[in-house]
Amino acid sequence: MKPEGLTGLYAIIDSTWVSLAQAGRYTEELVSGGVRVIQLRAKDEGSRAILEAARAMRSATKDRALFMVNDRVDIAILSGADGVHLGQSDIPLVEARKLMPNALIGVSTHNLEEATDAARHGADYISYGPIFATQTKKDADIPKGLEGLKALAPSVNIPIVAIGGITVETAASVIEAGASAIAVISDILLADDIKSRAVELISRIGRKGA
Ligand code: TZP
Ligand code: MG
Repeated sequence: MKPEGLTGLYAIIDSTWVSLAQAGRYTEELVSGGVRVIQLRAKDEGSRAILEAARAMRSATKDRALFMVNDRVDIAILSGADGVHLGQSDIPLVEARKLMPNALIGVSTHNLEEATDAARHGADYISYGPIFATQTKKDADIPKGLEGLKALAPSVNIPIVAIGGITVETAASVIEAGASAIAVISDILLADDIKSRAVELISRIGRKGA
């Protein structure tokens, strides 16, 4: 799949809320609900278990959805992922690009300087946030709000994936503020029915990403 998949809903399966053993099954449900970008985010888990989960997610997405791995270039390569998402203290983008020349590479950013730097070095998209308060990432920056996103968006010429505390209730406002896509963790994973929640999120934002 191509980067135009980086619009709409970008779902993240995070081992904070879901056991890695369930990652493949959750991915299948989300894909069947129409999710077209899914990331594996596993902090504090063993590499072997992460690789197994990544492979399960890769087979559940196949050519139906983009599959991204957070932080781990090695796991992304070994699982055949479409790309990797890098934080500011992960392997630098230009180094990751040497290992994954044709992959999608996204970079977490928290201000204009990080965002323009990522774009200049060839990131395929940035994430920006947290937009709202989040219970998923313990060391998250202070929330930027919709105002922060509105201020940043005109200066960034690659897709912006907004992240942090985004829910069904706020999804449309985040797209309206300038995001191409919304990355969502707990609003999906803590729902009784994750597929219905994803379908609801998609219907709130439509495909009206940039
Ligand atoms: N980066 C900034 S906020 C966040 C990450 C990984 C967590 C987002 O999780 P949630 O549950 O959608 O607020
Ligand atoms: Mg990271």
